Amino acid sequence: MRIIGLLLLTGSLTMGLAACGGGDEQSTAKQEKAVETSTEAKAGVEEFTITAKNWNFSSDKEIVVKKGEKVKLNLVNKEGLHTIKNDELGIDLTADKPAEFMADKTGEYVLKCSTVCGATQDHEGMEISLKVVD
Ligand SMILES: [Cu+2]
Repeated sequence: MRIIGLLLLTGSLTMGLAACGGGDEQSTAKQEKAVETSTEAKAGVEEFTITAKNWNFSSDKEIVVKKGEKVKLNLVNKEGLHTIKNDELGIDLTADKPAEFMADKTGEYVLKCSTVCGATQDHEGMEISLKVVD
């Protein structure tokens, strides 16, 4: 049994070396770095869900993000048909299509309804604030 175990161990070591091109340390380091980077990028996405009703928006949490963060916004229409647009942030959000953008400038942004969804005063009152902080 011990001999078989040793043979298996030797076999997997050889295969392991062959798999990474004869144990090239540089390529191994590169691979590790790539994994690290993708994990960071994923962890940096802040996601919010905005709920729309006639005639207001609310969010599952206050929309405050850190500068440099990637943001994902989802829209759920509970009542009526609403969309959100903000040219400054490059947001074009519909219930079918989440919006993703990079929060690269601090400030307070107003996200407004971009579908005429009722009388002027009702439609124009539909907004929600998004803050980008340092
Ligand atoms: Cu609306």
